[in-house]
Amino acid sequence: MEIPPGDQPLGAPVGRRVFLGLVGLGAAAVAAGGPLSAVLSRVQAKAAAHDPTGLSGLIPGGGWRYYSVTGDFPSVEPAAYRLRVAGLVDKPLSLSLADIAARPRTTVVRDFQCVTGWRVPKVRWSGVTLASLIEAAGPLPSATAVLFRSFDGAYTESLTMKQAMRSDVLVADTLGHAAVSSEHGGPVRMVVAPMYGYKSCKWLSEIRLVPRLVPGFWEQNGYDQDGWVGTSNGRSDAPT
Ligand SMILES: Nc1nc2c(c(=O)[nH]1)N[C@H]1C(S)=C(S)[C@@H](COP(=O)(O)O)O[C@H]1N2
Ligand SMILES: [Mo]
Repeated sequence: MEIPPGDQPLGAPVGRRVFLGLVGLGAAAVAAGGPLSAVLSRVQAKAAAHDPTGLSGLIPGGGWRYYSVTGDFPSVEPAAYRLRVAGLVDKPLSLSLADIAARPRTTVVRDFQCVTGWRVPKVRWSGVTLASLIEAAGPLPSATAVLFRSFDGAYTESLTMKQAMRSDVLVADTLGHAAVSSEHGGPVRMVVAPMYGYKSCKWLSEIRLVPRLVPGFWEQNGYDQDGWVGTSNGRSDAPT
């Protein structure tokens, strides 16, 4: 399998990357305002502590930001990639990219909205529903929540089992009509379409069924566990 162009290492010189990272942080702080600003400055300080270059967001155009709490865009050899579905299941799965691509596919088109205020209209994601993978693994009755792990080694997220079974919650390998790039969390990332962007774990490595909800990276830093667009985190974004 060929590595898509988006998965090549970033070519921009470090100075420019750091500059754009700082612009991203500044824009996030301005967009936040209000009661969230105190939380945001804490979480940004924490993100910066994980990121010796100060790089926490890049501005690639089209309204997107590229976010990484580690300050890095990790990549894997496509042939070596595996997604584990594990924890409280009958049949743990280890899926290659071809395994994922061969399963019944679902497409979702929805605005992508970050809790800091930026929004990309009508983003088309496709892949498989999280529900279909959970069903295939045979969830045990003791599983009440799902934990997501990233191969960046830092990021985690979680959903209740009820949220996880929604038809607009995807394990995505395609953005637009191309493979999800490394910057966007490829080869495989979560897309929790009805919630703010932080709920969608990039560089997905494991889907783990667990007995109790485990707060994710940003929840540990003050964001709401239930990150519904428009009603959570003290925001009132127009519904999309
Ligand atoms: N592993 C990982 N996943 C992550 C993040 C991150 O920093 N690391 N940032 C989250 C946030 S806050 C948002 S808004 C989206 C941004 O997705 P993008 O970088 O593809 O625009 O990814 C989410 N998933
Ligand atoms: Mo975000």
